[in-house]
Amino acid sequence: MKILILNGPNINMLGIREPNIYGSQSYTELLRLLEQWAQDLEIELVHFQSNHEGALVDEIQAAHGIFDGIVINPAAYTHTSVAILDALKAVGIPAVEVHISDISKRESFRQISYAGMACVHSIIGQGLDGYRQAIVFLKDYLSN
Ligand code: CA2
Repeated sequence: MKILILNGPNINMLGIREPNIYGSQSYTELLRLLEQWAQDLEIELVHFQSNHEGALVDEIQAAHGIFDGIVINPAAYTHTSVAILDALKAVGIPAVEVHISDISKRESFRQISYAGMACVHSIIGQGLDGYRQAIVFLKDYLSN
């Protein structure tokens, strides 16, 4: 089973500021955890992060026929990007949305998730463990 992990803008800055919202673990630590979870769950994970909306759309399109599932944290593009929503719909790969923070309890502009409209499940406010939970959900979803 091949799962693509996509992270949007500024996720590579994790741990550097706002630890009260995003925790104190760094982006490098997230990559290390992803490697560990891939081993534990016997899943092939490929990770991609970009600060550019089009690059994320390109990666979603390129996943067609290659990946079985997508775990996506589009970061700020969650709340703005119809292009990412359309790309997820276009490839039709089961996707799970992850948000490190609980966006439902934050500013009003974070209350809408376009990407979430194309996802089979959303995990919010679970910190970095949300990525593990998303992978476990997808593994189960894809096996049934
Ligand atoms: O909670 C999440 O995972 C978010 O997707 C994170 C985004 C935010 O725009 C979304 O509303 C919710 C932000 C990504 C990380 O931004 C940082 C900001 C300061 C310091 C470190 C990272």
